[in-house]
Amino acid sequence: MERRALGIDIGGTKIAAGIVSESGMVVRATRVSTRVDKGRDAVISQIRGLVEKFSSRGPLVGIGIGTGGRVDVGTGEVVSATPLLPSWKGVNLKRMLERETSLPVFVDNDVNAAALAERRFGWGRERRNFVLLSIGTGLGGGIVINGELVRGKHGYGGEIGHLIIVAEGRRCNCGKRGCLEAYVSGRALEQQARRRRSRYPRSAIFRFQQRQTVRTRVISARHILRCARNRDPLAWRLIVEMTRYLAIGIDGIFTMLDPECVVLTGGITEGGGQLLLRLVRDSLSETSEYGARRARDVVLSRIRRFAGIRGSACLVLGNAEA
Ligand code: BMX
Ligand code: ZN
Repeated sequence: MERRALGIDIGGTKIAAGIVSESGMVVRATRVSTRVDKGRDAVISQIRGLVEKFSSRGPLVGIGIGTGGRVDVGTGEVVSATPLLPSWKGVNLKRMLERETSLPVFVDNDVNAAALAERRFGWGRERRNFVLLSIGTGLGGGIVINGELVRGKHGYGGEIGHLIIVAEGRRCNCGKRGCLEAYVSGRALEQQARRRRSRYPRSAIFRFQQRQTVRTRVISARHILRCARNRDPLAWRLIVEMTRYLAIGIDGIFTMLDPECVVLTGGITEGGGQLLLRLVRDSLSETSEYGARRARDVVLSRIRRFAGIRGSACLVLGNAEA
């Protein structure tokens, strides 16, 4: 039988978990809303619950965990995290779960893990140099050069969302000002919509909010995307602005690394689809001459479903020790 690993993908909005076979098949999967409102112990209990549920379903070679934040891959400790995962700094799921399950546990940044899935099952099958950008609640990155994930000296490489692109710009979740994530992310879209409400009171964005009071953040960012597709003036403006900043970030990536392609993924990318891709390619073409030449090399991820779970499982399946 093929080796199987449990993959867990921890984000500020949801936790997804599933059993993944060596060939990338997701045998069984589930997702729950992250109980960030109840504090870090509640989130840890959710993860324990998922591990218990899945480890009773046949033999596993290990557990892979992708989480937001900077991760010390050796010890498994989350070294820093933005408030998207409150009090997450210092959490060590590797130590805890290895003790409780006797299985090997590997932890890495969520988008580094997603880049491993893209390498194994997506664009990486034909390209050895690419950068993955995940636009979700936040903005994460994963860099693959010569077929290897670039983790850097401490394992914190690829945090592209926190490149400063505007001096004295918008305040970012990480505490700095002017980071790319403050312009390109689900959170940024929602913040900007709220900020401009008085100027666009009749926007479809807010009609939806009055009917539906309890919505998760990502869904409301997705709603902004839906409104943009229907040419709602505010939503359209927000998406065009966001893709301009995204183009600046992508221009920087092409300039610095000259990868074969920049791959877009994450909930906002999925919600925006071809429209987002077209807008960012147009903006990139206007940003620089080289950007114009590379616009077609901005592509959508080839992994449609369970990217996070598959990526986390890759941490185990690609590891000889497991
Ligand atoms: C934030 C940061 C990154 C993460 C990225 C995407 C935290 C908790 N997160 O920039 O480490 O990769 O968000 O995360 O510090 P997502 O939840 O949007 O997928
Ligand atoms: Zn930042």
